[in-house]
Amino acid sequence: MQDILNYINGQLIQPKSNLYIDNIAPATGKKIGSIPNSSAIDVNLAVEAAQAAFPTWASCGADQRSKILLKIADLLEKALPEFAQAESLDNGKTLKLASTVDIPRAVHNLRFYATAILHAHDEAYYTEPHALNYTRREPLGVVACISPWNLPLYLFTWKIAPALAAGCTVVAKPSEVTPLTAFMFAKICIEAGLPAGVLNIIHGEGAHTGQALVEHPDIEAVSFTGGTHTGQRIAALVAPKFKKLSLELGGKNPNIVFEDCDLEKAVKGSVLASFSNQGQICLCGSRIMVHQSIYEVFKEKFLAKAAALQVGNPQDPHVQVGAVVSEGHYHKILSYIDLAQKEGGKILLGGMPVQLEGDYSKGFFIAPTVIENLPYDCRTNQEEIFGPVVTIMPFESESEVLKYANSTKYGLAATIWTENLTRAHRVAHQIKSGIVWVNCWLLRDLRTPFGGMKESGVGREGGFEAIRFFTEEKNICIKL
Ligand code: TXE
Repeated sequence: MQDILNYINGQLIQPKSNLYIDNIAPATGKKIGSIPNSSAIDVNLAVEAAQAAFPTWASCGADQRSKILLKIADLLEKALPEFAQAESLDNGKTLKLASTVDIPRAVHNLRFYATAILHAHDEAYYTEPHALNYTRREPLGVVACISPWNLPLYLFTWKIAPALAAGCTVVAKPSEVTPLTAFMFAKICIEAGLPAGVLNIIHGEGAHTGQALVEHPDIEAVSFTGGTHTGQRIAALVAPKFKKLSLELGGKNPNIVFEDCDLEKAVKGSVLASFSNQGQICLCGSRIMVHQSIYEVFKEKFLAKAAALQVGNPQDPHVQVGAVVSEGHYHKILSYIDLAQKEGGKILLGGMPVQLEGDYSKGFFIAPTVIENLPYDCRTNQEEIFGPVVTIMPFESESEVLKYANSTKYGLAATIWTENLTRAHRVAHQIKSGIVWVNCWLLRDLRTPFGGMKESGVGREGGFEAIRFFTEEKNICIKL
């Protein structure tokens, strides 16, 4: 049992609310500990600590901030096996994925921003003949970072690293569904000597703790990753207060396979894009569109590869598909599979829970599911399912597939498989999404802008974009 504590003003403490929620392991359905359900009083304490720490942290210099963040990254890297175990236990993802993707990426996020800040530069303008303008970027103050459950420590560090590097102090709230690695991370911050109050981590439910945090008058900005509906709610709360807001929301991403693709690569990449992390990545390619001339052959190869994925105990190194994150989410995914059938969809693969034995008999496992025969504009093809469920459909022409691809309210990512470079550029330019991958999926360079169009979000993370978000420009004009 791991009872989680808040991290406020450099200390691990119980919530003043004295309220707790159960932490359930999705692979077994069993309770593994308790989580504080922090109240507005706890949020206040965290914000006060962050406010008190801000002047020193903001002015200690990029070099100093960089050193501490690098130390945290080193300690996290050393503890990678324990963190990967905890992430797998808490989220249901495979230990292999947590060890090779989640935790290494968290280390990378910290190192990336710890060093990026050393290369940040300000602008200067000589106003001929009589003035000099220079523009400096000042950290905003206390900011809120709210992260989701699908890539818990990966997305948590993706937000706090640029905020801390830029000189802000932070009150962060990880998802109440997967709080474990953020709690362990607090211990590492203490060990690394992060000054008290610079980072505060409070736990609790979104509508309770999260809402109190975004509504707090001394929070200058909110960086949020989560569902579109929650993003809308947060935007409505903070807009009248003119707080800065960054939103990374859902996706319903097209995965477009042209007849001139490298078929083997397209099949392999599409399986990854469909079922990685049980399909619980906002970038997953959940709508597969295949040119009619290769539809049958692609489908056959894709189904064979997807059918070979082993679902089971996330700790088993041979397993590729673990449990989905929670009982509620499990039922949500199954209800979409029902809906797809009601909409006329034909289940080609999966379409049902996977019943395991022994310790895992009460876990939340769903078979990789492939559905065809659905129109592009039905609910199954328009709404984010966020599970191991994809649809597959044929298309005849570029204009037709662009219509399908751009038909949803989302615009996060898209993947195109083609060996024709001219076509790759032409189609990429016409797709309405913040990210387009050609002949690859989830190939990330942390310097690039990351984010979505339409209802997939507002603003961009990544590279210097994130540093710009957590700072505000001030222009100083000097008459010579
Ligand atoms: O996320 P929520 P949920 C999508 C996915 C999923 C759906 C709902 O489709 O099925 O969203 O997931 C905090 N004020 N994505 O409900 O609620 C919450 O505590 C402040 C896409 O689990 O958006 C958690 O820390 N905070 C996605 C975080 O918001 C609030 C990743 C995300 O939770 C709040 C996850 C409030 N009123 C789900 N309500 C992606 N873009 O990758 C909740 N929270």
